Amino acid sequence: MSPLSDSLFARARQLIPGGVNSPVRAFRSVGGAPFFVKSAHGATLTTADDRELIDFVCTWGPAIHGHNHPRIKAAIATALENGTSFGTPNPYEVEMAELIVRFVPSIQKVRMCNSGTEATMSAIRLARGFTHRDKIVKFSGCYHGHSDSLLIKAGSGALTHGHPDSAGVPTSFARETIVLPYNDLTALDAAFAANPGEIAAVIVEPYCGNVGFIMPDAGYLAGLRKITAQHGALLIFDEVMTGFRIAKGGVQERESIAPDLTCLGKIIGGGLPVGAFGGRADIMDLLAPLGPVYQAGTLSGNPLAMAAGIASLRLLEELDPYAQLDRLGRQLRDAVLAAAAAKGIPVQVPQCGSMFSIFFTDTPVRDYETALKGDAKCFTKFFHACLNQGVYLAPSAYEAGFLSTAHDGPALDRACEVLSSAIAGL
Ligand code: HOZ
Repeated sequence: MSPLSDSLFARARQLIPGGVNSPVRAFRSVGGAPFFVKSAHGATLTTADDRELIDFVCTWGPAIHGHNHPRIKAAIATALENGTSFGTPNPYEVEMAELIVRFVPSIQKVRMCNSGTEATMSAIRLARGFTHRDKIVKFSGCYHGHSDSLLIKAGSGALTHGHPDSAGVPTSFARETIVLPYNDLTALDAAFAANPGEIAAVIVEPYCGNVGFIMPDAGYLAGLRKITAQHGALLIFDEVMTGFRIAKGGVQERESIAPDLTCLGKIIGGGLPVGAFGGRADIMDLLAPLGPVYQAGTLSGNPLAMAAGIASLRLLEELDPYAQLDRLGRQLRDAVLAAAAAKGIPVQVPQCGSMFSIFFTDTPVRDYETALKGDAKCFTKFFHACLNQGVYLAPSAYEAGFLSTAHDGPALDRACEVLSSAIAGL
């Protein structure tokens, strides 16, 4: 029984399409109604009806230190004393740029924007401006936000709700996007052979987080780097989810691969709206006002978002929590695998550090097609069993789970018991 959430949802549905401001928050693929949250601290959400839930969504990635971390809250409060937005350069932007360039190996220059969607959309335009080519390559199941060029065979909510190719994208735009299977270098070679001198960029989530969590085969990312360089196309890493999470310098640091451009978001806003894209200085310097590629934003580099993001990045630098987060990820993965083995249920739990997924299938998941082999009915039953016992996973079989440092200890121990008992009850 959630009378307050239910009544808020009834009011929301009258005025907000589907009652939600982003489709991933709806429960349509798992059934039931979304709950409303009135506060969040550490690893826990508190619903409008005063239920406490251990949260593995972590606001879809930003909350790597847990919700409402005191240092981030204090940084926002301090910035707030001086105003909410200036529409001029502000000192926080410089500090943020210095941190990003220091953390992310391939980034020499960076431009702040307001969301991951803006970051990927702008990076694509920049790649086209730099190469004077129009076509781009993306991989099925990768989700790079909701701009027209990228909403084709997309993951995340688009896949969850059955519209991986969104209505409203002109066919002429979609023709410029070549969609290939992830983890398949032969297909990429063939695409370059079929479109000589036409492909501006290959954009990839180096570790996919939007069709569930999927890792690349050994050598795949190095292969992407080699093939794009051979053909004069740019390699764009969408590290909106993985940046600062898989490692301080993202997947590119962990895998020692230098993309030409990188898209960022989530953690660099500390829970406030943010995005960024950066990379080689010779490419970034094509952006207005230096160059002809236009990109802009009233609230870009917003002082509150910058202050929150700087606090979040400085905490990462101080705490270096990556070994801790990987220990937590393994604890969760091992609990799920043990419970599934005891029950005789086939399951795959790809995990790296604080990102993971639970796919109910005996087929190893390495791309969109194999992700779809997961038993969606089983996931739905599992999801509700967890939620009923106070553990919140993303309401979709095709989203990654996230851990934070705040999960360490009783929250994760309890969550592992719940996940195990939910599997036992399947
Ligand atoms: N990247 C997020 C989850 N796949 C999207 C969050 C949203 O669309 O609201």
